[in-house]
Amino acid sequence: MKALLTVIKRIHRAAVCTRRQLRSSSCARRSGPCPSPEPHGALVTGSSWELVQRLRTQVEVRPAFITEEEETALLRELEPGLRKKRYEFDHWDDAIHGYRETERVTWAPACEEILDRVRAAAFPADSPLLGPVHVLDLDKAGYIKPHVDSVKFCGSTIAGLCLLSDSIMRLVKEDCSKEWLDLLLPRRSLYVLRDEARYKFTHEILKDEESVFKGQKVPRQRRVSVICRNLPA
Ligand SMILES: O=C(O)CCC(=O)C(=O)O
Repeated sequence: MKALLTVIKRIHRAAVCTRRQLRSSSCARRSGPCPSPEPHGALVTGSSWELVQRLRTQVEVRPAFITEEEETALLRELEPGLRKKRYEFDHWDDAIHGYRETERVTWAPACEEILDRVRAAAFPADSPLLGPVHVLDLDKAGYIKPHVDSVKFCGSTIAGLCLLSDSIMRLVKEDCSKEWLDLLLPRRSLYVLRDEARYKFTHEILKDEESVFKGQKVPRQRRVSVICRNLPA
């Protein structure tokens, strides 16, 4: 938990901007179509049909949000910095096991265009955003334990691009662990958590051994996520 909170505190101090202030972007500029959310049920399952329905506007998974070329462009930009760091495994009290992380304010134009698309898909137009983007590199053996992002430093919406691996994100209601959702996050998808799903449910990324969706094993490889957040209101 501490590592994630530290990051969130650190990025809070850096530049802030709103989506309107970012360069405009449109789906037309990318090489492929800009997929809208998959029928909710296909990539989201949960403890009850009612819960899945209730959270359908607060939990989004958009498969194939980026192309293979865009994934390569993001990784080309991120890998040199990540390679200089060691995966951290040994802090028993951290929210994350087997990870390295960084944050980035300035991106190459091709990557900035992808991030503009993420911001346009995830955040209301006037929402003040955290300037730096959080990058989390999970080793194949790494995983993220259940946690709720700090409300002090992070607003109503979390949006993450998933690179290199499929994975399962689990949401569990903080005051009623019988209520849960599992999200299948395919490689190159975008997920968005909003409002109650972000504030009242813990989220976690399952370890490889537990990575099963609707009874099907979803092998977890090394996974890099690129996460955008807004600021608290
Ligand atoms: O890697 C991810 O997509 C999830 C990251 C996460 O749990 C967080 O930043 O709070």
